[in-house]
Amino acid sequence: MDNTGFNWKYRLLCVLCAFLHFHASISAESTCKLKAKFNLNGYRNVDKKQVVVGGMFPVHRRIASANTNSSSVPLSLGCEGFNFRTFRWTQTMLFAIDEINKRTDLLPDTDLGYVIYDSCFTISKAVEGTLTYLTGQEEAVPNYRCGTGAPLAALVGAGGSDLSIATARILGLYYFPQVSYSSSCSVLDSKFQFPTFLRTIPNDVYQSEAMARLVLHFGWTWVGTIAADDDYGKYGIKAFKEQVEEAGVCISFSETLPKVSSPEDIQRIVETVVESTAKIIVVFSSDVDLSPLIQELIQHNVTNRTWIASEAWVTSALINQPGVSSLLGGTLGFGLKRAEIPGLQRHLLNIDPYSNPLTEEFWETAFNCTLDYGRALRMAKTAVGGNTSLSRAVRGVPEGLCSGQESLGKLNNTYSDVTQLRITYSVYKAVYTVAHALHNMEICEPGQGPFNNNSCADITKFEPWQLMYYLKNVWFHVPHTKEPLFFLDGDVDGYYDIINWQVKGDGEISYVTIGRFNSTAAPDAMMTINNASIVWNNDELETPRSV
Ligand code: TCR
Repeated sequence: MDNTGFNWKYRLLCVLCAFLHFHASISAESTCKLKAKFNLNGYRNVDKKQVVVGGMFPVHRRIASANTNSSSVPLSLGCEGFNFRTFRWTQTMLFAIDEINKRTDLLPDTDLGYVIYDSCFTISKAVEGTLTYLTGQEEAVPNYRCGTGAPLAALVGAGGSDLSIATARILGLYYFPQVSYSSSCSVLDSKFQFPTFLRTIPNDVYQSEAMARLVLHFGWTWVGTIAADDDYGKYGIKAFKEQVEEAGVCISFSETLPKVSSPEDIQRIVETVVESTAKIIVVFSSDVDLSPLIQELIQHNVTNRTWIASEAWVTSALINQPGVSSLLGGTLGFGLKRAEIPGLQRHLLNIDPYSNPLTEEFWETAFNCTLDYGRALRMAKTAVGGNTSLSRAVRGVPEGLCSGQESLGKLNNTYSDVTQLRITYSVYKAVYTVAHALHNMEICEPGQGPFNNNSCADITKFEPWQLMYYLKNVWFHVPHTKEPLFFLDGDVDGYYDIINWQVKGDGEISYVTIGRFNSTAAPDAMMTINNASIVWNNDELETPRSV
């Protein structure tokens, strides 16, 4: 290849990129990415320094099926299956950034901007997003980054562990920090393999241990296991099995959920569950991967089982759908620390449908409509300057179209449900972690810094490893909850609520906290369970037996 030509092409692209980098509005050319933006209302405070924080969220559930035709240029695939829960996580990152930018005591001289990527629950998309982020270009060209513009701070993401493992390997090459809110897999604790990976979610070694202790606590000796076909499922269930088997528990069956839709595999797992004498079934999986199996088990009227839920599905509205109570009533599972985040719900409800392609898709999916009418109305309104006859037109919107003025509050959607802010809270903590690290960098006193000859890093052009130093040593109290946050080798302490699915009179399920697990307590005080407050499957009060 002609090397000079290659360089010139990208140098040209870079000029273009520098131009685009600070463009406050979000362009419509890509549905999967929000461009760097400062302040949520879209203006940039020119007096302040700027830093861009990256975010990666699995807003869609999968990529559209691949084009196997090799006679045309391969294109980056689109995504499908909008996920309201993970979209809430995305909006929480924006909310936290806005909160930080408004504060005068945290990063007083710096504004945080953001670039957000949709990993679509898929490794290839996560890798693509990481390369695009690092290079600052529309195309993912490795080892190339635009030299102008605000420095990139860290990547908050990428979602599941399999995605983070892929992105952390790339980011690690550049010693570029990643702060994950939901990648809990134990392999990510290897500093040798993932030198710049940190997380605000506990390592799954604690969860597997907690699950094993739970099984032993109730004296169950015969259990079935089901795991997702990814690092989360495989490593989580492996650690669980090792611990229970050592204590003499037998595994009746071990099934793996398919990653790509496979009705035959689901059918086989249903048969295994139905035919097995094991009444206790431990499931280590994300809600997205588990959902098809649950639907099928409901069709088969499976009851009289006790399900042990991993954190990823324990409070998921995708699993807790109408009709699951006879199957899943009595479930016990592990939930992350929950929090109230004041102001978050207002932010979620006040979302502007037209801000970017993702918000548009969100709106259209939530209200099952298309926004064309609202868009036309908006254009007409700007043309005539907010005329009242147009306001009346908003009320008489034709079927299937929406005005953009619909009420999110009335919708009762998972997106705006703030009763179970667990991963959401973890996202909030991850953004604050980056902000505090940057703050400590900003307030460094010249001559008393941590780097060579007691020098400081310059927040307008720091190196990724310099931010990594501050991230590793961060120590702060999370706003509103006052929880102290710090890392020990990139990990946080293992704390879980033990949640019981109790069926109410109307058939709805409520999540009742019946115990806790705390990895920092003395070994025999780590798990506390209030046996008497548990309601088992079919409203039983007596502990089920494992056979
Ligand atoms: N860690 C999982 C992914 C995951 C998740 C979730 C996905 C967790 N919690 C909730 C969707 C919803 C915990 C992993 O892969 O590490």
